[in-house]
Amino acid sequence: MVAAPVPARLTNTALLVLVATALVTGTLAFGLGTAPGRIVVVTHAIAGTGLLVLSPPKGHIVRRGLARQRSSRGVSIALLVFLVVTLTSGFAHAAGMWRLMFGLTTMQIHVAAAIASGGLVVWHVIARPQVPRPTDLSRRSAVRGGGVLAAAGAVWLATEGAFSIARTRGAARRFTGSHAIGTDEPARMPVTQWFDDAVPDGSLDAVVTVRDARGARRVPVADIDTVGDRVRATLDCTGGWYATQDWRGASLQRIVEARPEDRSLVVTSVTGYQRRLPIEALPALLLATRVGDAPLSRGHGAPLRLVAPGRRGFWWVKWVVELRTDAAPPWQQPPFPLT
Ligand SMILES: Nc1nc2c(c(=O)[nH]1)N[C@H]1C(S)=C(S)[C@@H](COP(=O)(O)O)O[C@H]1N2
Ligand SMILES: [Mo]
Repeated sequence: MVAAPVPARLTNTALLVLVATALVTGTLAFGLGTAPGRIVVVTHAIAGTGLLVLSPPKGHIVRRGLARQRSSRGVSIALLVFLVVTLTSGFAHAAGMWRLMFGLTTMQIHVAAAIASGGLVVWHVIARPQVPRPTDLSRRSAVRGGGVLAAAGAVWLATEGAFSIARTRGAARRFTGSHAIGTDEPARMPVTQWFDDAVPDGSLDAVVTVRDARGARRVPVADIDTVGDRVRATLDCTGGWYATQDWRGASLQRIVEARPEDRSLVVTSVTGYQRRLPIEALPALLLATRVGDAPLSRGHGAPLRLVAPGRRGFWWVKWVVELRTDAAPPWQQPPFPLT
């Protein structure tokens, strides 16, 4: 008996669901700082693997479509290329190739190609609309969908298993998917900025301006340095690596005093880079002057950087020049920095 071929419409619908899932979980994964978020990263990996599982049937559909010589063919080919780059870089990152050339990490290429793919998928859905039929919601479709998920799950498990057996770098990833680079060796830890920020050169004032319940004042870095509060915390960059270090400085609870109406703390860098944190986070936050046994290097934020345990790297503002408590709620900012 020969199984009936799966209608192209169903393959396309399944692909759309997987792409949407991958985009949503990928975005959420960037905000993840704590272990329960692992499920988001696993879902992301399985959605990506599902795209791979469906690539043979989709290959037929694509070949048929390209043969029709539509004028928008070029856009479809661009979408295909971006998707291939997105999937390849995703798997390469998982396998352990976290850094590529030209100063870009595999993860940065993955994200850039994914954003481009996402935009082109929206175009594709509008340009090649697909009308679902009532019969699509059949038991048979559900079984097929389940089959795709089971296959994706199995391939994902087998891949992770192969990484462990081969002891690739991919085997030792954190729950966020990041690779360990430079734990307890701050000198080996990459220096990185969110988007277009740069390490400031020239001398920086060894003082931080604090605006809180006690008014505005300037606190010398030397005073913060002598406090000697310590915290062991993991800097986990969305670029795809993490490092755990002993950070030293002063707990923000000692430095900042919130007014009753304050709901957030705005931390600003000399570069203008800024994050707004919930005021309840004060006791957990550290203003660091040192990492390991040495003073911070300029690249890692000297003279002062924020250490935000349980939060991704983009919260760890470097070259801090101002701490300001504010009545606005902490979510009153873009979820990810814009520059
Ligand atoms: N001023 C400033 N601070 C910043 C950034 C930035 O772009 N500008 N990038 C953040 C990001 S995305 C990360 S991962 C960490 C990297 O810290 P490191 O360079 O010490 O490894 O710094 C954070 N602090
Ligand atoms: Mo980062």
